[in-house]
Amino acid sequence: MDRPAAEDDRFKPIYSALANMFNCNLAKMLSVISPLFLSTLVAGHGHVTNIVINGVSYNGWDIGVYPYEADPPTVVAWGTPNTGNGFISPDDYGNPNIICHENATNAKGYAAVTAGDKVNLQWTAWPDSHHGPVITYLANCGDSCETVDKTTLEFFKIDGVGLVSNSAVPGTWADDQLIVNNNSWLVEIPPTLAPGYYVLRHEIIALHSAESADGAQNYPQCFNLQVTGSGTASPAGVLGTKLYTEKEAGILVNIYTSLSTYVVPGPTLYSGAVSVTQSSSSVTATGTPTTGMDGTSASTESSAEASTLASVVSTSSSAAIAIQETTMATTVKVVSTTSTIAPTVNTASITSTPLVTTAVPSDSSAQSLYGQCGGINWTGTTACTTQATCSSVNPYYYQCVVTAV
Ligand SMILES: [Cu+2]
Repeated sequence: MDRPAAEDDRFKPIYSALANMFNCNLAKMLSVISPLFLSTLVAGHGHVTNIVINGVSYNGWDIGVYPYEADPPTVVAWGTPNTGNGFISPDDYGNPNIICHENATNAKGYAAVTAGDKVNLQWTAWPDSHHGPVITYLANCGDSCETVDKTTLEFFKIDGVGLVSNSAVPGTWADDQLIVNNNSWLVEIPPTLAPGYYVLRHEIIALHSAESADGAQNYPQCFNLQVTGSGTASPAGVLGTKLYTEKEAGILVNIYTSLSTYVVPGPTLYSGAVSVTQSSSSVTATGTPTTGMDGTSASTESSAEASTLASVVSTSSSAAIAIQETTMATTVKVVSTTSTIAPTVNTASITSTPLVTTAVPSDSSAQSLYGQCGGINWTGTTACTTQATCSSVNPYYYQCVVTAV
């Protein structure tokens, strides 16, 4: 959705000034100042709205709606009470929050996928200043990913892309490829993998402030999968709280210098991993999460929802985005009482691109409020939308802020 896309950047000038004064980190600074201030201001920059497997789209965790619901719908994504679209900081790498995001709770359903199939993860509009790697892991849950203790999950890396090109500082990164592919990332489930229940942990690490200690931003997103097929491999993994360290080369790094190499953080890539050429996936149907080991389908999807979504895809104006949000917020409360054996698929045809649209400034030649409008190596527009002014945050980052009155 458009609304939260740049929420935390509006305070970047304040953050920068404070950080310069105290050589400290924004999130920490604000948390010292006031927890309320923190929760209000340090909103982050993205999450996965849905995943697409062979054209079938499964809803993610709607951070704008589900945290407010007593009984949110069953989805294949892990939940979080965090409505701020935020990130996890390096000083939390030893804390369970790094596993599947802040205070994450198990997804109540899962999607089936055959080993060797690809999963497309659809993000909200990703800010192009937030350069960094895109990394994906799997962890075997044993009997159930719906009840597994996340702190026992052992993750093995199935994909990890970092610096793609260093021809121009700060370089072209995996997340730049993600943006080009409609803010989505494609990953293949290793064909040799043994069948079973797995948590897929997918993550962007934004490095735009990573030259400072505790400056990287991790955006982990988790999904439950049932992998089928005839593979036999059970790769060894690493606990989520052991994936990264605060000072490793790929975390504490200055991307505003020319980097000859960049080591993707975390454990080494699983030998059976298959890297794929990035592309976005078309959505042809809406999938219903499956629950339990007997494969009962969850009763949270409805064809009404599917048709509503179908009617709002391909929107591009801000007004249309606002309508889409309202519609979705209303529609997700529609609960079908139908219960069938899964995986069931609503074949109401949703064609064209996934459900997320890119933020469009009201004046297409000007940057939107809180967006980047200048800085060393910036090639985009330096004009800001109405009632916003371009202001220097640091030599590499100028931002559209509200015009002083
Ligand atoms: Cu951000």
